[in-house]
Amino acid sequence: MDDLRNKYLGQIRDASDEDALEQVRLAAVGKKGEVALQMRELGRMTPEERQEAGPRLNALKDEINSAIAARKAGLEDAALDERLRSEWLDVTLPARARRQGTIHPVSQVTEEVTAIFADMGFAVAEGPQIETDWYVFDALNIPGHHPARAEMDTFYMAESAGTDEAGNPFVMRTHTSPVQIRSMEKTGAPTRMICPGRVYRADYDQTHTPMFHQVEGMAIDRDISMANLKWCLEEFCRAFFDVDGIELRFRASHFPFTEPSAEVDIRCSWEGGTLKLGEGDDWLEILGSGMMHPKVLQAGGIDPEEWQGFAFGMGIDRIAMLKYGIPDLRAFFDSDLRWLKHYGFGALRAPTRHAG
Ligand code: 2NM
Repeated sequence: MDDLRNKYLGQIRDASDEDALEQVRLAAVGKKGEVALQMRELGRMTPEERQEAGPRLNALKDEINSAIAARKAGLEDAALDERLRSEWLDVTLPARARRQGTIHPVSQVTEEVTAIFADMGFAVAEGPQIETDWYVFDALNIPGHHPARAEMDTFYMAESAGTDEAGNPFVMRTHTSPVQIRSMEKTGAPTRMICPGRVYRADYDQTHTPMFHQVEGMAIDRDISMANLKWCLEEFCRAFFDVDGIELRFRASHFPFTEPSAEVDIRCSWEGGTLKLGEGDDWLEILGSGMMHPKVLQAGGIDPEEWQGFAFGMGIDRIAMLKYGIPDLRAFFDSDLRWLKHYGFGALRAPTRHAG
């Protein structure tokens, strides 16, 4: 029994990993192991011999089992130490810029505008880019003979692409206002929402591309006024351009979908050839706005005797150019990687309203 003891305690000590230890365990105290074999021998002994050998065998089995458990714990500790040594990671290292891509200024500005209006309780909606004549024009108080339809330089779909219920070809939306009509139909009043998205007009020069981005918004309630509109837009401009002394000028204008209507300019200077907002004697147009025309509310299924609302619209690409000093609109959509690297935002570097 002493031989057994020395043999297995030695093997346990020498076992170099958990697999080897398990082999020793099976050979020593497994069902068919050597200790079990010895146990079987007990049956052939005299009662006196058995009384002496039985407890000693049991004690040996216990000793081997606890030696195995101790060795196992030691091996596990060693394995963990080895992992801690080999798998360490310096979490203070800067992230590696493995990706080439950047966030496009249009995406970045869309996010910024959305965050500001979301903070003021505006919902965000999207809608189809291929629309019917009714949603793009009639519902917005732009009748067939209205010059605005011609001015819009509308892209019409080929008739082979099908027609709407009135038999008219589908149109690429020239503004995002159709989303606001659809939103009124869906949620009724009161409501507050903005709709950012792509719009299309047949126009191409340094300040126009046939596809560009707009965000429009509206707030409808029983007693919404121009004062609410003014506060909202001032609050927006202060947050978006991040200039405290921002000053807006509301200039009477005309749109078919609002009455009264106002264009909004922001005070600026061009001193030294660079644009500075909030100072100087120049004004830069950034927005169109007004009180929603009763016919527009009606088109959205909202009773203009009971409700009124303000609405506004602006070009996302245009305010992106102003905020980030991008001179030529056409370059926005050239997919030139050098331009995207210069004006794009790293995923971890994009400015947010919540930083700092
Ligand atoms: C502008 C200027 C003024 C406008 C109106 C509406 C609607 F659908 F709610 F009536 N959406 N956007 C609006 C008003 C847009 O963009 C220059």
